[in-house]
Amino acid sequence: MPGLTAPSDYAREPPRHPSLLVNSKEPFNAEPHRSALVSSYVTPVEFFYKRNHGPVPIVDDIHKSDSRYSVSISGLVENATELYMKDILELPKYTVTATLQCAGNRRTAMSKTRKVKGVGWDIGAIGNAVWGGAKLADVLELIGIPKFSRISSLGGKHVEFVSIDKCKEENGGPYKASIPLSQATNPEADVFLAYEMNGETLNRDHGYPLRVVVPGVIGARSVKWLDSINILAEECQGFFVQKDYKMFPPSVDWDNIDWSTRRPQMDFPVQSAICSLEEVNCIKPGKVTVKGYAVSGGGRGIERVDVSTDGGQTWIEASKSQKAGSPYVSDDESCDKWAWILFEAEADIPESSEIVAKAVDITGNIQPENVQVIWNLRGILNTSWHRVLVQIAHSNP
Ligand SMILES: Nc1nc2c(c(=O)[nH]1)N[C@H]1C(S)=C(S)[C@@H](COP(=O)(O)O)O[C@H]1N2
Ligand SMILES: [Mo]
Repeated sequence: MPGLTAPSDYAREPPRHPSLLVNSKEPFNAEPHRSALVSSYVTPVEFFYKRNHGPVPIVDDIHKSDSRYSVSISGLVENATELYMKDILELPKYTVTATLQCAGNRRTAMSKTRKVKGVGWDIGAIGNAVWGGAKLADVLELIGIPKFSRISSLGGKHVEFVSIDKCKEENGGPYKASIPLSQATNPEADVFLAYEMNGETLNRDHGYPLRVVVPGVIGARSVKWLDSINILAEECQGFFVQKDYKMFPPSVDWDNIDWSTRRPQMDFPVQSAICSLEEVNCIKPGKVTVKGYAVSGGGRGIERVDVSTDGGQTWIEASKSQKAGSPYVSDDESCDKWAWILFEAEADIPESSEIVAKAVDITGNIQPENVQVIWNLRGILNTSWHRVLVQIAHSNP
């Protein structure tokens, strides 16, 4: 498309914060330090994880009058349309606070059980942002697909998003993914075409000038650098939907895998992690503050977070940090149901021990105790209890 170009090498990548932990340089994959995740409820853009599958595309400055950036909408629609940025800006603007989490978050820890394939991540392939933009339901209504549609008049059931980037997994083609039409046309599902992140123009790493945000769903469906939208009868046949981001049982390995037997992962399960401590810590005897995040997919809020200082034998309930996620209030409209909560607990640590966190969501789903029982060859959805070791340093008298 005019107005967008995808370089095939990494010569024109955007600037990035030097403190990010880089898991892969080309394509660029990086996460913040653990402590940065809990220093604010809304993750600053520069510390928000970056997960790319190819070089970052270069797009015309959309504020220039000669910008040619547009999104084409075609497929099973009565009228194929070309939408320009001004058309999208004319739609009602909404903001939603939503946590984006890569399905590969905490993959490195899963690898320790048995090797898995994929970029290694600690606990930082997650961030919480205020996304600003148009609702996809409004965009689709504009082109003649009513709200709450399950099937379009021409038989479309899925909405495919195609990017401009070039990914080796797609043999040099663009990244793409789809979601069901029913979710796309439901205004309460809050699927966004976002042009702002935390009140600023979306930056290049996060999808400038326009990206999809699908709240409550694994990050892989939130396509960046949106180039076109296709209404399809079937789900997207691209690599990232059909040959990746599927959850297999521990019995399946690369020699007996049949991708067609599984559905693409959508909602993510309940998750939490301790961010105020490293994997191994050396502290003086006394109190320690345990801080972290907890989130669940599908708009299921967090009911509570339990913290243990003895490897999971006894538990205390953590409190939700002030100004860090809404406390439970019945029928509270302002509750950020797509967003994480930050939790905090203080505990006495008399001796060396394992500190553990586990979250429970509002439907009563609980994180699994061990990574072994959820091991899968792609290393996705490691939501096992998060554990850190604390060693007590006894000072000499
Ligand atoms: N076009 C495009 N969109 C993409 C990707 C990509 O590589 N290219 N990566 C996906 C994955 S796997 C994740 S987890 C999120 C990461 O978004 P972020 O880099 O803004 O954190 O974007 C998704 N959208
Ligand atoms: Mo991801």
